[in-house]
Amino acid sequence: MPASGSSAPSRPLLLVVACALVDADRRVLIAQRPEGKALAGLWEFPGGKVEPGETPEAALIRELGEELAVETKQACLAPLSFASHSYENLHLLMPLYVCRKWQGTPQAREHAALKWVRPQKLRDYPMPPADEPLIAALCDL
Ligand code: 9L3
Ligand code: MG
Repeated sequence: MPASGSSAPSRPLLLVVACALVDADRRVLIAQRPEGKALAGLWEFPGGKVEPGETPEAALIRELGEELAVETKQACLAPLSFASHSYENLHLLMPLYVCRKWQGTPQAREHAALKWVRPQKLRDYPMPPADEPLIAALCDL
């Protein structure tokens, strides 16, 4: 029996960081997960796994470069919300940052498509279960 007395099965924690790029018209960038990856076809806030030794901000700056070919810096990243979602085999923790200042035009280097969407329209796009609860915070911006 676990010392905590909890009957919930333990699951490995996965730390992922995600980012809402917000443009001058207050639209948010979402990205469609590609075929062949988990959750293919769903629209997500770009980001990815925090590697050992990285800070969440460093991981996000790296992921934005790899996935979208945009450059930003830590001072341009503001924490906004936090997702916590249990999958069968792991528990995903995912802080969401907002970024309003970057260099470069986002390109879909790893996604099937990109879209700029008003926060109030985000619910029209099917999202992974971790991303959906984050929409409310973006609508309140
Ligand atoms: N994930 C969910 N929402 C997001 C991101 C960036 C990632 N906005 C989930 C999907 C995968 C896991 O996190 O289960 C790792 O993401 P990836 O490395 O497959 O992109
Ligand atoms: Mg990713």
